[in-house]
Order: sequence, then C-alpha cells, then structure tokens
Amino acid sequence: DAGEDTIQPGFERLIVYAISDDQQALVDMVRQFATESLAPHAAEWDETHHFPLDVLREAGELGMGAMYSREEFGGAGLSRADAILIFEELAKGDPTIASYISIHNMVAWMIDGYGSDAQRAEWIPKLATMEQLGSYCLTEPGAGSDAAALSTRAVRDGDDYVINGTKQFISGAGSSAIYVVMARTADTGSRGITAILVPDGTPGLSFGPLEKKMGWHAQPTRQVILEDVRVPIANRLAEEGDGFGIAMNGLNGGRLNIGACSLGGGQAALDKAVEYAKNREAFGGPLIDQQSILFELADMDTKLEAARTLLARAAAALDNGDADKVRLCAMAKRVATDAGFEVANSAIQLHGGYGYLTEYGLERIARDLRVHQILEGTNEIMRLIVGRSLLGK
Ligand code: FAD
Ligand code: 2MC
Repeated sequence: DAGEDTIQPGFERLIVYAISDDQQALVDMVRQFATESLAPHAAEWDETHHFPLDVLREAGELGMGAMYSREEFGGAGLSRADAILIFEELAKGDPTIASYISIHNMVAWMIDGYGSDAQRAEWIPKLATMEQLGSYCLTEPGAGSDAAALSTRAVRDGDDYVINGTKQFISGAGSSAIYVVMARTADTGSRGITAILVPDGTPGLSFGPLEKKMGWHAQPTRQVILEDVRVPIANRLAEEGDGFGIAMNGLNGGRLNIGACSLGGGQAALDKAVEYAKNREAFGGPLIDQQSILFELADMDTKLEAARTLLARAAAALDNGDADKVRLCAMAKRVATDAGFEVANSAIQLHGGYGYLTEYGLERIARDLRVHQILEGTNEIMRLIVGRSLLGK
C-alpha cells in the first residue's frame, strides 16, 4: 500500500527532532569544552573585557571554526541542525564567546560557499583552526536595519578595488585577520552591493575605539574604517552585485545560531533558578512549594522548548534549501532570542536580590542575551520578514 510510505506534508520535518548518535557525541564533546574551558571563566572575561584568543583556538582544534564549511579545505562539513546543537551547548558556558564563534563561522561559510578555490585554500584552513579570525562587515553608521542603503563604496582602479567607508558595530574588529566587507559597486540598491575580502594590515584599514556596551564584554565591538583601501579584484566573493545575497544568506544561518545562543543562555539561567527555588526557604518551606513559582519555572521551560523546536524546524529548512527557509529562520531568531532574554530576566526575579548580584551570574546572562534581540537583524526586522512573506512578497 503506497499510502503507508507517504508522510503527510508538514510532518516530514518532525523526523529531524530526534538527535542522532553522532549528534549526541558532538553535544557531549562541546558540553565538556563549554563546562571546562568557558563556564569557569565567563564572569572574569566579562569583568575584565577579555577576548580569549587562546580558548577560541581550542574551539578551533575541536572543529568549531568552520563547522558547516565543506571538508576539502578543513571545514567540518556539519549541517545547520548540528550547528544549533553546538551553539546551545557553547552558550550554556558563555553566550558571548558562543556568539562570536557564530559570527566567525558565518564568515568562513561565506568564503567557502561563494569564494574561489584560491580564496578558500587561503582562508578556510586558518579560519577552521581559529588561528585567524573573521569579521562580518555589513552595518554602517547610517544603515543598520536598512542594510541595502549602505554607502561604503568600492571603485575599480585597474586590477584593484579602492574602498572608502565606515562599518559600525563590527564584532571582532581589531582582532580579526579577515574582514568581509559589503560595499557598493553600483547605485542599484541591494543589487549594487559586492562582498570583498579585506585582510588585516591593508593600508587604509583602521578601527575605532572599543565600544562600551551593556553586555558582550568578552568580545570587541569597533568601527571598521576604510580609507582608500586597495585590494585586488581577486578578493571579491562571487560576482559584482552578489554581495547583498551573500550577506543575507550568511545571516539566515547566523540568525539560527544567535537564537541557539539565547537558548543556551536561557537554559543555564533556568537550571540555576530551579536549583535556587529548591533550596531557598521562605514561609516555612522551599520556594518551589509555592505553586506560582513552580508555574513560572514551567513557563520558562516551555518557552525554551518551543524555541528549541522552532530552531530545529528552521535549521532543517535551511539544510534542505526549502522555499520558506528565510521566513522560518526569521521566526526562530525572534522567538528564541525573546525566550532567552525573558527566561534570564525571570531567573533574576526568582533569585530575589541575589539575582541582581554579579556573583550569581544571572545579570551577566541577561545583559549578554539582550543584544541578541537587536543584532543579526532586529526582532522588528524579523517581523517585517515574516509579515512580508504573508503578503507573498
Ligand atoms: P536601526 O536600524 O536604526 O533601528 C532602530 C530601531 O528601529 C530598532 O528598534 C529597529 O528594529 C527599528 N526599525 C528599523 N526599521 C524598522 C522597520 N522597517 N519597521 C519597524 N521597526 C524598524 N553588524 C555587522 O554588520 N557586523 C557585526 O559584527 C555586528 N555586530 C554587532 C555587535 C553589537 C554588540 C551590536 C550592538 C550590533 C552589531 N551589529 C553588527 C549591528 C547590528 O546588526 C545593528 O545594530 C542592527 O541591525 C540594527 O541596526 P541599527 O543599530 O542601525 O538600528
Ligand atoms: N536570505 C536570502 N536572500 C534574502 C534575504 C535572506 N534572509 N533577505 C533578503 N534577501 C534577498 C531578497 O530575496 C532580494 O533578492 P532579489 O534582489 O533577488 O529580489 C534582495 O535580497 C533584496 O531584498 P528585499 O527586497 O527584501 O530588500 P529590502 O531592502 O526591502 O529589505 C531586509 C531587506 C530588511 C530584509 C534586510 O535589509 C535585512 O535583513 N536587514 C537587517 C540587517 C541585518 O540583519 N543586519 C545584521 C548585521 S550582522 C550582525 O548584526 C552581527 C552581529 C554579525
């Protein structure tokens, strides 16, 4: 009976929610790294604003520098479904470092996916080990959400491009070896943008001072300033005019990873809140005996599980190249980053005054997760993307 083998539309993706043995081994490996090499240091890195390059290299040695790049030049060849599991585990240890690793991976994937073999051979091996780092340069002082309005310009001069402009809020800037710069090569809106590799040390490339931020203290955020920066045309990724699509396709996966980082941070906060409510005595018994507290914890758990489920659904869509992948990635980013922050904030409340103390680690998680609702496309832009899809645009 042919009908027995037919999976109803919409249900075929449910299969991916089961974690395979390989994925479980991956999760166990990353959990050990996050528990031993990230979690014990997260508070200190936050306080001292330390970007731990040595620990990033450890992550690189474990295969986390070019996770979903192809294996030919040293990538790990993993899927997006694998990646969200990894980022959730990393973020349980330190959401800020996990998020930086995501941005670095976005850069590696863009070079692997759209670069020439020469570009891939030059950059992927070093990015895969995280001996060298990458930064993604889209946002400008005058163009954030409206990214297609960017004005950094690349003008051809012989065999070179000469690039002028300023990129704002660039993660890893000043520490990276390679900057993927989205620059205007034609006045045709999003179709006139080109992605160009600018190596550190190129004359005319400089950085603004470190931005002082609410969270994400363990990674640098700076302007990237390009003044008559000259790079060979061979540094272009794909063709002129392809840059916006490359940047957006990079962000689809980035948005899932950032959502997974919020999930990991939120899960760590929930775990602390459960322990605290079991041990803190008030009104003649542990707090957990108050049903309103148990319900709050149940709601936190439910929010995270809903986010986890939607992230898995969107990751499967991205892995499969489904037509609705952009919409699903936007939904998942919005839901997961809101859930992570809300859960971290609730965990502070459940800890009473202690939640407000740095020592308990919750205020740091909340500060770190807050920005996930803003970057890689604000959650309003995620709604714009979903809303437009409803209109068939
Ligand atoms: P704006 O675009 O000016 O938005 C202001 C407000 O208006 C927001 O609430 C926004 O949601 C809302 N809004 C805008 N348009 C609409 C609309 N059409 N409908 C409804 N609401 C709207 N960028 C990079 O390229 N690379 C990086 O590595 C990077 N790292 C970052 C690290 C940090 C710590 C931060 C804070 C930002 C980083 N960004 C990076 C930039 C980030 O992506 C932008 O801040 C973000 O996209 C928003 O742009 P904006 O700040 O210019 O805000
Ligand atoms: N995936 C693939 N293609 C996409 C896409 C996506 N997510 N989003 C847009 N495109 C394509 C779209 O299909 C269209 O293609 P074509 O020219 O072939 O028709 C093209 O890009 C232009 O798209 P729109 O017509 O929708 O362009 P518009 O300017 O109206 O809106 C918008 C684009 C708002 C969706 C986009 O500018 C956006 O995502 N803004 C948010 C910017 C952002 O996420 N910044 C994050 C910076 S990185 C960061 O924060 C880090 C921490 C690293």
